[in-house]
Amino acid sequence: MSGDIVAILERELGAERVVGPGHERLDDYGRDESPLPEFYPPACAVLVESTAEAAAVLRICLERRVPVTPRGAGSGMCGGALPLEGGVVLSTERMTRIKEIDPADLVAVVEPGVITGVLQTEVEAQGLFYPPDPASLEFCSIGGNAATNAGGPRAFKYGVTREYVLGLEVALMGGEVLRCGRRTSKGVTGYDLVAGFVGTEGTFGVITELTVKLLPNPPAAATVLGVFRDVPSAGAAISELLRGGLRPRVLELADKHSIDHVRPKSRYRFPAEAGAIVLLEVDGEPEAMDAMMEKIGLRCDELGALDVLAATEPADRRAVWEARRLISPSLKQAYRIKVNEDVCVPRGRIVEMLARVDRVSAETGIEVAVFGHAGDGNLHVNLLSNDDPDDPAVRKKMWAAAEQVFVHTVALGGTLSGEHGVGLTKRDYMHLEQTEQVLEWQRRWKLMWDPSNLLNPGKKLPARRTACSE
Ligand code: 2HG
Ligand code: ZN
Repeated sequence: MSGDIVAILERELGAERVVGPGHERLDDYGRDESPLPEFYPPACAVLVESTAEAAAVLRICLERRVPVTPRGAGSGMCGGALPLEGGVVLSTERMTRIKEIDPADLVAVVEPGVITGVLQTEVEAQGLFYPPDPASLEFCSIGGNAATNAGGPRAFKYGVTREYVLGLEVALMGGEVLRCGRRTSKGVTGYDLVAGFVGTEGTFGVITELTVKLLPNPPAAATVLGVFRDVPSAGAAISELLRGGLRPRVLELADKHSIDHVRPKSRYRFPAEAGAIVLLEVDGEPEAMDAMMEKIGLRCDELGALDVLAATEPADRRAVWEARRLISPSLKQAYRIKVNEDVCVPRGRIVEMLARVDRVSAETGIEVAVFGHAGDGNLHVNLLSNDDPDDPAVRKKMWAAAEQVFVHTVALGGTLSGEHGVGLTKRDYMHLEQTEQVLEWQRRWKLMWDPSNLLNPGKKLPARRTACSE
């Protein structure tokens, strides 16, 4: 079967589009950024360059009954782009055209392979702003962002990707091409198919074009880093600042374990007793920045901050951000296993959630670092180990601890994933949060778009629970 499909795709799309057996890059399409040691080899990857080519792949795969897994830049952290059942990987990495940036309509029309950071730079050159800023923005693609409904630090003020996708072109399983949505900022005609596609992780269709909303670029921004003795005092500072009417665009938190990992690399000299950091960013008119920074600084001091660092110049702001941006890569470098969750709890329960995570760590003996988007209650709970990632007993222990984290999240009224998605890694834990009825309606919805269940099969939803599996 696999030999056939490769030959057919090469014939129909041209050999230069197909990364087939023997090609040195083929293995790359069997991996992503998820903490899964498994490798899922596809028969081939097809690097489409147009909507018509994407549609042709989906037509051929349906005709031949071959599973097909859409892939953006492969930066996903939950295994959503892994070809679980082999078959074809359909990559949109070569669809990188920014077709239009329209300052009058405040929209951009782009292909899915455009790197998010590239789009941001291009629109900023025209005085415009595309707010969603996943930490991977320098290498993730906008199609993948829409497929996972990605968030990022600025989601606190500006919202997540779904709020910026106005229109979509989607290639469906079997080869039909659907254009839905609009170019206007408002619109309530018909059901909202666009919102329905965003966040479906390539299980409903393959996004081949996006119309996204832009904003005028805020003329100035300021970044403040507050260093606190511990998480409860940082948490108290966050609550106080928000109660005081502040509306930052970013509100991030990191715990002591995270700080200790960036300490040796960061240019900023953290105070020895630093046990938590709060990173805030505000934007608006330039004249307002100094006053706002002063207010935040004073409030942090009153609330017991060990140090406060503030910056308005872009280079200085980047230096302040460095401490936050270094956390994820530093942890990845330091540990052989980094099971990184992105649970989201109601804002008022953050400090309690961190205390529960500490308990999981103490009970299991697994090191834990927590950081993330505190303004949204979205916490990256990283379970860390230098044990052998291929040892089944080690993996079992790590995922059992992750399950405990999920259980606590749900008990506090939270959700398993705030920004990375479900993919493969959270699929089998969804019943902790959602009823079988809710899952069943989602299965029906998926089958409406893909009745043969060949498009990214085995992702996003758990298998039906039978009497024996209960
Ligand atoms: C971030 O916010 C990313 O830095 C990565 O979402 C999170 O590595 C992680 O756990
Ligand atoms: Zn994040």
